[in-house]
Amino acid sequence: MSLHPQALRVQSALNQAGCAAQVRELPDSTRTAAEAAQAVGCQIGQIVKSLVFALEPAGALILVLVSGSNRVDEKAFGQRLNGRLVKANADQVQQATGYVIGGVPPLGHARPMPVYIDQDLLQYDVVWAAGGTPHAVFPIEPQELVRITGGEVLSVR
Ligand code: 5CA
Repeated sequence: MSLHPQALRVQSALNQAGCAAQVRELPDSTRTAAEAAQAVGCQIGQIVKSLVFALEPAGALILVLVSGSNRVDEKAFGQRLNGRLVKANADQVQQATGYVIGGVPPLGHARPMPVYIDQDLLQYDVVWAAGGTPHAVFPIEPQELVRITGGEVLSVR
């Protein structure tokens, strides 16, 4: 089956990381966590949201991988990182990751960023992350997600 070029880029990044996960394209939208859970047939908590924030005042971008059922407590999490978190806009997300919102994968970005991982993702046997387009996802064991992203696991809520 031939993948969309953006999904193929994610598959290549997975392969390069020595990860066996396979990107799959679905007929239904996986643009939001709720849509992805519906399309995959999993709990919304098993969906990995890939959220880009600027850490002010310096403005460095970070990537936070969040369980689909959680919201980032921006104030508390920003304080923990010694700054103030501001959600990146669509252009910033596209430039930093190389992907459009709704398809941003957890790895293989244009400009690598520090990665933080919601500890609530680790309770599941498998989680589903975006695969480069709003119709592409891949399943992965949470510990493998930690490995391939080099992310720091913590509470984000
Ligand atoms: N494919 C799904 C699940 S795998 C996905 O990518 N979900 S997501 O949560 O990671 O991506 C959607 C997120 O993009 C939203 O939660 C929201 O935080 C962010 N977003 C949506 N619209 C905008 C926008 N205009 N500017 C900045 N961020 C946005």
